[in-house]
Amino acid sequence: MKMSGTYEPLTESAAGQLITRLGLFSKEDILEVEEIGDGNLNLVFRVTKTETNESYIVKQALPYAKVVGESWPLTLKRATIESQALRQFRDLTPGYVPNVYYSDETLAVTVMEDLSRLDVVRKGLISGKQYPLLPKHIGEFLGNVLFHTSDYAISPEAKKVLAAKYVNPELCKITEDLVFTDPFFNHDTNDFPEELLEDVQKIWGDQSLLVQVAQLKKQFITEQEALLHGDLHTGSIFANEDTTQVIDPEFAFFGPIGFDIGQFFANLLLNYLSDVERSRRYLLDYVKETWEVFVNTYSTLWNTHQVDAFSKVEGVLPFILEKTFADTIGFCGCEIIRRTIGLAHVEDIDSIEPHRTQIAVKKEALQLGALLIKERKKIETIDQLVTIIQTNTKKKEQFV
Ligand code: SR1
Ligand code: MG
Repeated sequence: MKMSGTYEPLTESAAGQLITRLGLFSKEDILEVEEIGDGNLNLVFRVTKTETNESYIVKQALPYAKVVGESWPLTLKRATIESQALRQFRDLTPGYVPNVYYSDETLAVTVMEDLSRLDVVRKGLISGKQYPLLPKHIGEFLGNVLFHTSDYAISPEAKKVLAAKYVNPELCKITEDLVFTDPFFNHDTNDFPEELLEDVQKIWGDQSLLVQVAQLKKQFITEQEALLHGDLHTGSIFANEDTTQVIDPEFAFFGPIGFDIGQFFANLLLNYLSDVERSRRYLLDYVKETWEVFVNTYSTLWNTHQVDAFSKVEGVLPFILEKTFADTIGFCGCEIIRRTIGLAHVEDIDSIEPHRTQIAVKKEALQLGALLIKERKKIETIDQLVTIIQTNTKKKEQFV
């Protein structure tokens, strides 16, 4: 491959040469290389040694958003943020993040462990598969990362130095626009069928909803509580019955910790809504268990590793958890609405057939999203949240 020190998109053969040059395979090995990227932004090559079937992933950022095309330029710096975050997450939660073998800032490349033995969780959930350990693993992942990178685990100086390494303005702007702004106004990035127009206009005209979304957007922009993954949907997680691996933290930055939890919940709930024939009750159990494991992990770390003078003051931890719970529900509502009518939909609901069923599910998603945003501060427990979701999504039999 050309090692000119300048960026160029990799070809399949260049991805194979990179792996050889790194010494991961030898020159004599016969390699098979396949571009397998199905996300919105990047090239992803799998390089396999045919003789042994060993493989590596070469991920490369493109200088534009693949989902839109070259008209939407996008910084290559996100590859550096991503490899840095993967390494940081792996230090904090070794079992839940793939190994990174190499990263190159100029080429915007990360070479990492191939997780093809696992499922992309979104795909698995769509096919009806269950992942019993997913909530435990994601709850522990979130509890560890969101505690250990916060002011409660490290000094204010160390936290600010760390946060400076994750200043990620371009990718944050995407979220500010696509999650917190465009779906709530008549914006040309929005994407929805005309049958939803009335429901969407109701959202655009709901002043009390818009005030709540403005509050959540302000929190996303201004609060630097801990290092977030920044895009923790079910397409950013690989799993099987006993393993869970979090990938793709190119949106990582310091933000409000409920954002990661809320995005994960929203994507579970979109899958829950998508099955109109059967109740995927287990997804509500995942939401509940993830929250409970997160609270346990975070609280244990608080009691054993807290460095702030307020750690032993009664009421401080409950205050943080209550705030995080309300934020989680609100961010979850925004993500549900955005994945339904904004840019970058999810297959869970876009693939529903017949079309009229898809429309009915999307209407329900919009109502649930708006309800969660508006009611978030009144919902006190995870059981209440689950009940609210159930009672507002009971009409499944009418869709078929
Ligand atoms: C232009 S990027 C669209 C979406 O893809 C990513 O996965 C993020 O969710 C982003 O909002
Ligand atoms: Mg991604």
